[in-house]
Amino acid sequence: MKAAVFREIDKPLVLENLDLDSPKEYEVRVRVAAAGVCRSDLHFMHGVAKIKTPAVLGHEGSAVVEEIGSRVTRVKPGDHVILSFAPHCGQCQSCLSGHANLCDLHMSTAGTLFDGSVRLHAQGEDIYHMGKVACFAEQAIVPETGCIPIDKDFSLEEAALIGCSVTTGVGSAVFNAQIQPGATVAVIGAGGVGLNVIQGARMLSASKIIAVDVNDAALEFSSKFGATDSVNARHSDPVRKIKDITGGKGVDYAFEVFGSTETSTLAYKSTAKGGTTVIVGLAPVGAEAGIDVTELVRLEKKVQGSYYGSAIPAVDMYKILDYTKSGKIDVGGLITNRYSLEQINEAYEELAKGPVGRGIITMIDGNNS
Ligand code: COD
Ligand code: ZN
Repeated sequence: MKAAVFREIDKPLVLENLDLDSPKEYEVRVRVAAAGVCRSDLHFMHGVAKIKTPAVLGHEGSAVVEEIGSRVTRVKPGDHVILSFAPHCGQCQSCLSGHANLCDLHMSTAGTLFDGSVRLHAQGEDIYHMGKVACFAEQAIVPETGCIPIDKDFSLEEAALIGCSVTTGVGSAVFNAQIQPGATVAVIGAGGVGLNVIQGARMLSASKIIAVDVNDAALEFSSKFGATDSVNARHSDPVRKIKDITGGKGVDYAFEVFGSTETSTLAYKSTAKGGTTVIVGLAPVGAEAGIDVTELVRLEKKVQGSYYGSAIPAVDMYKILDYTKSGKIDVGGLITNRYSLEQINEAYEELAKGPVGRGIITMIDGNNS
């Protein structure tokens, strides 16, 4: 089966024919329907986030189940599923304490399936799996707990986006920050994930939602998802602008949704007394961002991280599906570009240049938004 393989940092992905093993007892073989073009994959391609190589990237996907392992009970062939890049083992401390998005076994077996081995091979060479999803491929072997079954009439493109950007963004507003009605919010980075923080804040009745970006087109697009104000961080001092918009106070919640130390510090500086900074993006491994620790204490500010929207994927994705079906959030409207798997490098060149909305690689026709 065809897959886009990440072999070398800062080099294009290579389209190759790979061999896929059969699913083991708790695993599932799926045909990938759609895969989102997310900046996290780009972080790996540039070497600022680390993954064992060679690897198949892609962690925002939807699929149709084709074959199940002997002990699988959660899905059956023909089921439509959202692929979760945080499958749970269900037995570790993190899973048992309500943090399945941080599953210990999943994290300690990064790049492989739960048993520490791979199912992808290139003429005998082992190929690693990003997030136990690896959906930049026609097919994938995933753990059964990484499959979230959905109704067959739900768009498989929208389902793919719920696999990462929607759950990560909306979840950071709903499950992590738990934005209060009437609160003021700033979102630094109005891309695929940031737009979902914005629409999560709108759903929770934030009074002001300030989108901050360096791309005017992205800022303009963000108003469709609920941004009430916009700030171009290249053209003005974003902290001053945010304070101007909030009567000198700063915002109750600032979200960092780009992944750098500068934007993390900016988010922190933009929060008001008692305000909360939520860091969603991952800055390069080992990077440290500066914060004024005196202010942290005297103004009782809070800084917290949010991974995968602090959601329990197998539970909370159904809430996200409900928000989508009831029109509380707009998932189809996020999609601005469609590509084939063969166009994957073009898709990432466009993401690097400055995206507006979300690009998606569509591999199965039908059921589209
Ligand atoms: N100030 C403000 N905005 C900026 C700046 C800046 N200095 N530089 C770039 N931006 C804007 C871009 O113009 C763009 O609009 C936006 O930031 C980023 O959007 P996308 O679409 O390129 O990126 P996303 O939304 O796909 O990904 C953002 C993440 C923060 C999720 C990603 O970069 C990341 O850090 N991922 C790691 C965290 C993680 O693994 N999460 C789970 C899987 S995604
Ligand atoms: Zn992502």
